[in-house]
Amino acid sequence: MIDGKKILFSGMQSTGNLTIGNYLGALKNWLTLSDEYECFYSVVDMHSITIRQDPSELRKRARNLLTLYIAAGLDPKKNCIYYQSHVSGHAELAWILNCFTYIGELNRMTQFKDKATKHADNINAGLYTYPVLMAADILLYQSDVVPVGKDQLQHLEITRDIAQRFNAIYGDIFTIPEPYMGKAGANIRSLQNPEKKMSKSDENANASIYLMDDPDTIIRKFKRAVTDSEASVRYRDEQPGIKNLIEIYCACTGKTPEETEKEFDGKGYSEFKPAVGEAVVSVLKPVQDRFYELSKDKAYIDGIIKENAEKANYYATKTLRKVQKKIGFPERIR
Ligand code: ATP
Ligand code: LTN
Repeated sequence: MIDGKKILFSGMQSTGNLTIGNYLGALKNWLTLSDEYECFYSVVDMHSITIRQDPSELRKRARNLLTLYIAAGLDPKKNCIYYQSHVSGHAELAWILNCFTYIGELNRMTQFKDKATKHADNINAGLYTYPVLMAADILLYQSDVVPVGKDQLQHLEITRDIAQRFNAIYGDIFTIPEPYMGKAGANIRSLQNPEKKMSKSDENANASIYLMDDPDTIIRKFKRAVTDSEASVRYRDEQPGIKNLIEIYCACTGKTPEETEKEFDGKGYSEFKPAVGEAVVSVLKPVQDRFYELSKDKAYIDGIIKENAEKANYYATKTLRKVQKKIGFPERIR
């Protein structure tokens, strides 16, 4: 608890450009939860280097992502929006937690298996222990709740296991976090292959709608989205492409799948697809406008980065010192 409020932690990697999957699955929920909780929203740049990055590109992307958090509507005075790499406690706690994580557990992580297949030339130890760093992110702030998309539930589960294992040995040190998923949008699929999740690292630009795509591009990508030959707007597993478009439409308009089916009853995909596009444009346009506005104000963003890194460091250090003491590291002499 901080000032009587429960604690929320979440983060996104500064790799690639954000997609509406990231927005509808995660960022949008961050907004609705930000009043109720004391929130830490991190740009997890340390996670990003598990895949080889161009340094200047990584720096630029990290800044854009941090700006985008604010542009999406998170108030940086109320929410702690910061770079993971500015708080050394993440790495320090991750090392300790590595010693409380079993190889067998890490071997089961599906994200690791996917990324190892995709980057077969660089299966580094960081990619393998990625979930431990994620556990450190969450546990460092004694987080109660972690809003994520469905793909991250397995990482949340291992975080809970590590925390429980640690607590069983040393007492009640870590809060056990709960995942939070929104009703719609937790599992947005690729527009070109609904078998795959929409991902910012997809090589096919038509598979994803990027947050910064202009309206024409968005409409065009939806028109090209892979669907089926049923020609009916139905929310069912047999029509995964259309089901995905309905999910997106609902997450953007607040309508239910039943309402959407009714609205487009008897209408073809040539009417439905652009309507989904329009719904997405109307959600993204204000975020984009604010992003461009904020990007111009370097001093403002720099101030946020500095202030929030200090705040995050304060809370991170509190937990870290407690953990270090419990496991038997020598006390610091002041
Ligand atoms: P990458 O392709 O680089 O692995 P990613 O698109 O999966 O990235 P992350 O930075 O790993 O994005 O995820 C940020 C947040 O967005 C996480 O909470 C994740 O669960 C959520 N998210 C990612 N993709 C989707 C999706 N297709 N649908 C819903 N939520 C998603
Ligand atoms: N692993 C997540 C990003 C991430 C995260 C976190 C999310 C890193 N640390 C802590 C929630 C809480 C991903 O790949 N989407």
